[in-house]
Amino acid sequence: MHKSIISLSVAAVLLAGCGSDNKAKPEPVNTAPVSQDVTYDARQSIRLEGVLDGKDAEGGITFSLVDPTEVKLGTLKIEDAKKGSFSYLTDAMEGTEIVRFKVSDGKSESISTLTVQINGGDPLFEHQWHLKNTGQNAFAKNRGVAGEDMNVSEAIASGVTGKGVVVAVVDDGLEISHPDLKNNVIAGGSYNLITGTIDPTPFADSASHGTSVGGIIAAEGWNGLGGRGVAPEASLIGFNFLDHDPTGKVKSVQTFENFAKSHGASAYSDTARVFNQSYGYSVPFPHGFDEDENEVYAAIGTDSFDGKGSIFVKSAGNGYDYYRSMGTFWLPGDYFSAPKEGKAPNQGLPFHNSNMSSDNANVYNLVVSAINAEGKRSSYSSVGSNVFLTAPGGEYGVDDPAIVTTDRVSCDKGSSVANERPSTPFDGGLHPLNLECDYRSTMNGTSSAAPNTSGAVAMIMSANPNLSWRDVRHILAATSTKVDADIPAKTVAIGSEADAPEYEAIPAWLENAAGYHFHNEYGFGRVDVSAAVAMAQDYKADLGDYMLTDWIASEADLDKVIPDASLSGVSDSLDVAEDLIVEAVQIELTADHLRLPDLAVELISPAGTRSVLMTPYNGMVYQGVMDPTDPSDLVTGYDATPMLSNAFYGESAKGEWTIKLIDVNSGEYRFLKYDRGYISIPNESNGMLKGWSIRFHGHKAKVAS
Ligand SMILES: [Ca+2]
Ligand SMILES: [Ca+2]
Ligand SMILES: [Ca+2]
Ligand SMILES: [Ca+2]
Repeated sequence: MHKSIISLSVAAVLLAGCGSDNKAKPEPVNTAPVSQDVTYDARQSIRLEGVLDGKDAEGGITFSLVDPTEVKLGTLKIEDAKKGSFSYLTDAMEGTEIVRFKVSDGKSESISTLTVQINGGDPLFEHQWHLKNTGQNAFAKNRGVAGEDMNVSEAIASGVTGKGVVVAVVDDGLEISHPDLKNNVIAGGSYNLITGTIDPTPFADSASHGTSVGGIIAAEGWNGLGGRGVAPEASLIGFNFLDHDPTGKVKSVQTFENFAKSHGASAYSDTARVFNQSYGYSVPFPHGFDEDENEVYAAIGTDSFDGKGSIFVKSAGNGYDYYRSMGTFWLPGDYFSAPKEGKAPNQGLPFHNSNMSSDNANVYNLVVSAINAEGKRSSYSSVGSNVFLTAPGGEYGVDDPAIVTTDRVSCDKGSSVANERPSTPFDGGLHPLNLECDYRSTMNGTSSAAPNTSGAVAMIMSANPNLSWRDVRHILAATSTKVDADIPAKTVAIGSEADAPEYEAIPAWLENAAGYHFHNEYGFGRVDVSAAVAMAQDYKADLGDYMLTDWIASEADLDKVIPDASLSGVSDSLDVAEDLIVEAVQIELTADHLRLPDLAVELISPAGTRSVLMTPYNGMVYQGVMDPTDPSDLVTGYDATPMLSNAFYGESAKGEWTIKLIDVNSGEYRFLKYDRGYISIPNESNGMLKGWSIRFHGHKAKVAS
């Protein structure tokens, strides 16, 4: 009370002073602006939006920072200088930001302090280059390249977290009690296909694959533990489809019944709208679809969720250099010798082309190749025209970064186990951020690329739950990043002469007639989560109804000779009447050839886009070990073998489609089968294109008005 009397008397004196000058007009009264200190809480990577506190009796004030360099831990932006609204974003998980701001009315100003308490994050996030690549090494010897990531930051900052979307991890199982998974796991939602319980934790202590996959998709965010999934608030259910029964009673877990149970065709898994399949198989001979599985894929893929459908994400394979099949390893013949001559083995081409596995040629599977922390194809990743996009898989985590994710809990289980000399400083139980060995830095493979994509799909569906499976694919095709833009075409010489013609087996990036970029190693490019989420939130495309044409077949017995070692090859064309906008193209090829790795298969659209469906020097080498006198063992070539290409996305189906088969080698050919040694396949006779058919997935072209 005493204080207020003093201020009143001071004011009175001043007024008296003004009033004594009778000639001057009275100045308009200006009161100084007032401001107050404000305090906000922020979480790692989530944009904080707030308002600074300031007012002025006359109005017309502006807010600004006293010294922008006081912002130490993140970025602070005054969004509206008149209202004082601001945004703040940090990747730090703890700390206090103290920043002075001022409010000015042009004549005088008032200064107060904004305090941001950062509380809530994930300690391993800063090592997860696949989410945000800062050039960190992720516990490997070498660093990645800043910016070569899935660009999740803006989507996460805006608050999209995958909430409301259920992702099924179909794998060796899922450790549902893992501290960084358990809150995102739907209680009672998983299923153990061996025991019939609701706990799909794998039996073997060493089995960590599905648990690492689950963490890549949806490790819980902002819980102070481990890292973060791509979709940190998506929900998980798990199935141990790749597990083994330790009692031996259940001989095969991978039955059709269990496939259906875990892939949406039963109440066990029909809550999931995304199915992660970080598995695959490679066999050294052509084969057809599994028709039963195909029916499940088609039905669940297109009709589930009131016709919106679901997304099956599938690994392309890890067989670029070699692959394992039928209990042994299959390698190109120069796998060991070529590097000694400074050359890439196998002419630099993939030994396992992902189109060799027929479930990867199934349009309902969204097939994913792997990319590393430098923004180049992961060394092992299988590739092919059926690849839809690429996502981080990294390298091996020792020399070059792999993926930092969850591992089986404890230093007794999983991949990360007690070890005084671990392969990385992170995995052996000695690193302060991983003393319990609940995390690992060595997860890699297209097994990692798939869950990175499943997480991205969950983010897209969470941003806009009304999107159909085709809308999701459309968004991914339209928004993925053209990576490794200058990658040169991979060619093979036909013959050994200096002027031998060259066959372009993996073309450089193409731009198809609809304007989509496509590359056999990267599909439409690396998934860009923030761009995809932004497109999902403001989705305008109308793809119309899903159309699938019948198979359009060539003459029954074409019998066109495939000339040996000839760049011109043999071709055949089909005229397609349907005026369809293509979303994917499948062919079935029947061709005799007794040395299949000699053969390239390509398809050319009416618009002239060329897609190589099967690269030569592929690993279909079974003809080298078959018993030709046993009809059940005989491989005469392709027999209605399916292959898929995504390269024609958005083009018209109408017009002439041309298939071309090119034999690139009349010389020697050998491969290495690990349990038998080097095996040659003779260049016995010319092959024969016997027939082919083609069908289109897409939608009706809009009729011009
Ligand atoms: Ca004022
Ligand atoms: Ca976490
Ligand atoms: Ca462990
Ligand atoms: Ca040949």
